[in-house]
Amino acid sequence: MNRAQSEALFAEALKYIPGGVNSPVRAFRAVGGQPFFVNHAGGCKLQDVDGNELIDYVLTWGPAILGHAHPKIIAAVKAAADHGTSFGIPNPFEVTMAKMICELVPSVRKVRMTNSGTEACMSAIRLARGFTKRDKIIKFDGCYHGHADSLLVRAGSGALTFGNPDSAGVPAAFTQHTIVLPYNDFEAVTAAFAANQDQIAGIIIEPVPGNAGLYLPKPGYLEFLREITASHGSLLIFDEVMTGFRLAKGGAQERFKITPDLSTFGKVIGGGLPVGAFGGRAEIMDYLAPLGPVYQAGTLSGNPLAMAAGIANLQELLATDAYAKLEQLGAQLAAGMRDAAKSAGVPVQFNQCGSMFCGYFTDQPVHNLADAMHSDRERFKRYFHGLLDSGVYLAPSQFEAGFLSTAHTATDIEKTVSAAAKVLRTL
Ligand code: HOZ
Repeated sequence: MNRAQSEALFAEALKYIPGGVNSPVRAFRAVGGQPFFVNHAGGCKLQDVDGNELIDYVLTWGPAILGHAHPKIIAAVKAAADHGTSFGIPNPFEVTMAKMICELVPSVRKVRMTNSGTEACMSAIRLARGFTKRDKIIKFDGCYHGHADSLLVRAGSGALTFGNPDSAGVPAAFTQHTIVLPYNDFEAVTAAFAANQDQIAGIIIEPVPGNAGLYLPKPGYLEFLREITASHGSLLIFDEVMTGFRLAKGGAQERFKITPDLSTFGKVIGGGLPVGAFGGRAEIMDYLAPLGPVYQAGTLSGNPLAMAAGIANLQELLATDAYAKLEQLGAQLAAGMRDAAKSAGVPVQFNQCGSMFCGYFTDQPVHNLADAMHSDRERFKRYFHGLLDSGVYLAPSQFEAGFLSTAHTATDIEKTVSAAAKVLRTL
């Protein structure tokens, strides 16, 4: 595959951008080689600057649930841009977006927009602390809630990929109130509450963690977290930046029938533009300035272009049988991949939940980060590059989830599975 233009661009990028990228996983360091550069994407395909076409399972890390460059999103952004790109004073799109989120996610009675998932999670934590007047937060190892200081502890995604789950530059004092526990471990949570009576502001969790690959909550686990937080006067915060409006129209909380106190969102609600949001019970949200004492702000929050793109994305999801299609595609991919691995005699745990997935190279089930760490990452590298050379793009790290869009077709999945079957036989 010719990648000459990408190579030249990367050489230039390395001179001016640390590592040549604006977000670490994109540098391909976990899989070796160099990133490709993209200047066009449409549907489920990316086209790199050398003209190579790839079936894309990264989908700009989740937002492109309708595929890239969906005509309705592009039209909405163009129309909004004609009237100005930012006003710094309320605009009508913000109200429409807030109302849509509140209608789709019943646990959210009020919502505030941010510019990224990182900001949303950082703000939700501050709000939980302000509301409960407690300092400690429980998070789970391998879960990633963006790169705010107090949450960058045993974090997933790029932090995990590059072996820095506790980042340099974060003073120990900033994370002393963050309690990190293994995911899916009931006893660890019970013990933490027993040891920190009346001190835990809340639990923040990716209900379906997608930043250490993908694993699912054990039966009863999310219910247990709901119960234990409620009984201790702590808040349950669902980080639905990845799962929101993806695993169901009401996110993972609809799928697993749990009502968190606060939720954070991003990705799909921006339709590919920078966005985040956090919302929840009205009396908690009213603790935010200007009504309450918890400060939170943003020059570009509620940006009209991002709102217009997100509204178009949500409207299209609701107007079509998107979720049924995503379920079907996910099931087809999982069945095909499991068969392909079995035929090739390669031990693979293919975890899947709706339109999110991850294959781990291990013969043991993967329920948490410790299990995920058993995956043979050397094998993953060869698998990743084998697929890339066959025109299939997975996230360049074992510790990221794959995503499907409504633009993928059964034929795309068949092509992917048959490419994977060939690559698996060479591993
Ligand atoms: N942390 C992001 C996904 N889990 C990576 C985003 C990016 O590199 O664009």
